[in-house]
Amino acid sequence: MNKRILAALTTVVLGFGLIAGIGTYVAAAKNDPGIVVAQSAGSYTAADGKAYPQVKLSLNVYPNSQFGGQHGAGGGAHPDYVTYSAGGPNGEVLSGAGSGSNFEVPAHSAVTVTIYQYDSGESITNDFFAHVRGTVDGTATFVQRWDTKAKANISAEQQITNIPADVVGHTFTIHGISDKKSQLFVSVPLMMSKDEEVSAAEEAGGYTQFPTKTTFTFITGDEGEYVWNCEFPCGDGTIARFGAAMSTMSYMSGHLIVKG
Ligand SMILES: [Cu+2]
Repeated sequence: MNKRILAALTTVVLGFGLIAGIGTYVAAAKNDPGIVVAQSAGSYTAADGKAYPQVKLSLNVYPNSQFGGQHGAGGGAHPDYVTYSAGGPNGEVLSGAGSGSNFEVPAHSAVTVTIYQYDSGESITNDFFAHVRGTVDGTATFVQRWDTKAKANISAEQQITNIPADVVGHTFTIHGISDKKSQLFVSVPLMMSKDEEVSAAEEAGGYTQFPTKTTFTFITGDEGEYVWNCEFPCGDGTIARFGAAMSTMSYMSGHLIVKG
């Protein structure tokens, strides 16, 4: 066979092998099978006077997976991946029961989510995702510095509609297409924590005492299954930083199950 043709064929075969290998690797990556059910929290009256049953969810965003949680002891397969996980009501780190990346909320209800963001950050690629979208009033309640030990705000609580695009840690973005009829789109930017405090805490084997805290409420429609993900490119070491933690379920993405 002509040497050039042989070389080309070899390249093609190697390419197929590589793709098959990547496919097998992705399929073998363990996803989080658990579901965290949002806690009932009375009722919520919207600006138009309509009352909804209310539920609450507390989430944490970590600079690595070493706390365990849905990833397993020591962080499992990817201890260095940035990740979301359900946490305690004051930002407590949950290593086992109660953690996870799939959330169940009731249909036609007000869902109030509080997210403690323990990671640093940078500029977001698309400024669209530095804005609060799809929440009631189009706002979120933001605390730049929360003290996890004192369980108190250090900086003043403020209502926000966006954050500066160059200090984004991650975003919590629920995408609208579900398997049923109601659509949902919610996206909230989460400000970075102080870089030097995040690094110092990581070196000491923990997380900063002072995460940012963001709270927002959205109203669900009919039942259906949605996905949520982060729109900040935080898959370090990959092309355009959209691989690794960004392309593996249960780190920077998961399910939002709306149940009727
Ligand atoms: Cu992210």
